[in-house]
Amino acid sequence: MNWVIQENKFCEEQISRMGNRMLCGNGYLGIRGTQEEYRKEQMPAINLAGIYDQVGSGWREPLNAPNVLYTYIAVDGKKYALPETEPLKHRMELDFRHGIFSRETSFRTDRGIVTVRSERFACKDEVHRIAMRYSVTADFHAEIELYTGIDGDVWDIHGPHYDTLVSCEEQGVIRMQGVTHEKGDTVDVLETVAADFPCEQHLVTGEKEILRRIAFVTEIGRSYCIEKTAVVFTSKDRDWDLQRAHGTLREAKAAGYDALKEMHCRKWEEKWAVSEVEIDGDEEAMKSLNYSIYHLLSIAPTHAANMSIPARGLSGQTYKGAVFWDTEMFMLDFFLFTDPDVARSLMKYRVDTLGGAMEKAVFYGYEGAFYAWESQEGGFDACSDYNVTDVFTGRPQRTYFKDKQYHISAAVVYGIMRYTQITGDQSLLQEGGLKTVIECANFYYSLLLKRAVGDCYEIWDVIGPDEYHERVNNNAYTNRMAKFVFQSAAELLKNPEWKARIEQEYPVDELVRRFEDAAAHIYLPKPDKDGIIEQFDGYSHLEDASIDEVRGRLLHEKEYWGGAYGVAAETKVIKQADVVTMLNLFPEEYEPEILKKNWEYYEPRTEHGSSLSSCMYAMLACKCNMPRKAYPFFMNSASADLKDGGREWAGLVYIGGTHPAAAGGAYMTAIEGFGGVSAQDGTVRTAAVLPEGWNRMKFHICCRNIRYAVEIGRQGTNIMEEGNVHSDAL
Ligand code: IFM
Repeated sequence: MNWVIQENKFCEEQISRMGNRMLCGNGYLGIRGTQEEYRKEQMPAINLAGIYDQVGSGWREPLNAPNVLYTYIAVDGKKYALPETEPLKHRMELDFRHGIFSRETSFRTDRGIVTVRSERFACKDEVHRIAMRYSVTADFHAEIELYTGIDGDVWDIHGPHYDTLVSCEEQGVIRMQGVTHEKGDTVDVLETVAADFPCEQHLVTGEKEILRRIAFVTEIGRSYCIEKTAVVFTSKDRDWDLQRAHGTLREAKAAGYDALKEMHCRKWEEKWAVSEVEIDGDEEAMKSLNYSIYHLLSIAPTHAANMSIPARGLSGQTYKGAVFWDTEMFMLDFFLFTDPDVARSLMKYRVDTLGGAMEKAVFYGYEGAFYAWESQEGGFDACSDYNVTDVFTGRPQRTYFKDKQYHISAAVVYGIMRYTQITGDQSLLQEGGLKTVIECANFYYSLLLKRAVGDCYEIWDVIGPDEYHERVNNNAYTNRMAKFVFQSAAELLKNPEWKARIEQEYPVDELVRRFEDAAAHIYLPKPDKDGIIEQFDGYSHLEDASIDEVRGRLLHEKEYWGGAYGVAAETKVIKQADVVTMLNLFPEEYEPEILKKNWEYYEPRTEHGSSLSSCMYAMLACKCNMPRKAYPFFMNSASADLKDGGREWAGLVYIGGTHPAAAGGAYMTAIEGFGGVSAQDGTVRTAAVLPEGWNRMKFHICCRNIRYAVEIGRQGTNIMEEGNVHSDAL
């Protein structure tokens, strides 16, 4: 398979998308696939995981480090740089086997042609380090000035986040430190450069930049190359300081770029050895799927014991760099099956942010744990009350994502239970997971309503996965997930070992009684006479307009479809899989006919306005034995970041970035959908429904500390035990 994606021309309109598509990352930082000469208008970013800042009443968002890759050239005194200078030729590439970005751009000057080439990566073996090689070649004797250093004037959506930026040079290393506005956190970036040719070097400093000016005259056709190594650390990295940064840079410089690249590639190969999915018979699907896996591997917090992944990965500040249900419901399975330590870190983040969830519940007058819809550190809910801006008035529009998407706490419980089942590791439950499950059950219990007549419990005034219909009653998905939470809590509390651990703190028997009663009596809409499950009370009475009709009612292309006055609100058009998501999670509770009927009913009414939608349709189609119908939805998920067309705006809010939930959904569809893999009870089983053209799939998965090689062909499946999974957590 060809592990390279390429762009062979320069297109200014594509700058933002390319930044996402060609992203390199290592879980600690993400480097957007932008050119080295770009300034903040072109959205370059070294986006940092888990560190946030808020300026005034702007949205709190993650930090972009000072741009330590900033580099450009001047020839005979004139600057040549994209996007201002039209290139003669331009090519950029991402080797997604190894997370290496490269570009080659030629400019025509008055005296001849000059070409810059660069190659760079976010080191996988040392996540604080970045390496870059940058070269200049001319077909004439050019007087070149190569400027390279640190640009502190970074791209922000709600910044600027650095109140002060201080820079200096010490023993050939240049450094910039930014101090954040809200909490005075610091971000340090340091770089060192080695040049393989005679040149003059001077330091040039500006208000927000510190650069080296490297001047030389070229011989015709000779390539002049610098190697840059950089280190990034923040005040949150307790074991990092200046001394360590300098030491790391010295070692890296001594080793040289090629040696760093080799170590980096070796680490990637280790990851692929357990993560790659081979598909014999469908090259395009295999490439898209492994490209999706590349993105998941690039943002996996391998360096942290309790860190999660933002909805837009490490591609920038969209969605406030916050963690959504995307992690548990869409990304978690990939990590469970390939790197359980990362899966543990994702879930430990939730356990460790229980305090924030309990505060949120109190704020809204509930009990237990109501997790943040958009979670930042400590479980702080970054979701604004006004998450959309009205395109007509420019006014913030009241949305209820934060207040009413109750299903978020169920996603947390789902993640904890699934982690425990698939890994067999009880330590997460021991270290706070059990308490988290109980508090989430307490939360749902406090949401229950009972009518004077009848004996069932209802949940009113919610937003389900379909965000276009706000504040509805009895969303089927939310109610079924609440039932799952009650069942999970009751099951754990009835286990004598867990009971003994927690009975000092909780009235266990009373809780079991409550949760069992709630699970038995929560209202779950049944299929109607046509077999359709109503998404929420009253959905069936809404206008049955087609998606095109509804789209035709838009007065502005960026208008928001949902909310009180959105074009979809009074119609049956939904944003993303909702009932279908529920059926996908609990298929055994329904007749196969019902699964199929609901798929067929809801799909034409789903706008797929979220990248999370397609994979749920793909997976349910597999469960209905409809691989042909599943396939296009699978490809949509797998190529969410490869193709154009995804939404970049919600109202006036920029929502561009990478789509790790779609990437995780593509993985789940391939392995659990087409491959039919299940492993909940510790035994790996398959029930494959391979799409046309797929002769064979090969991959590895781990379950209960054992790694398996799985091969699924048209003739049957072979599951071979490969040995124990090396894990610190298990
Ligand atoms: O979590 C999703 C949500 O379901 C739809 N809007 C985007 C969010 C982040 O991906």
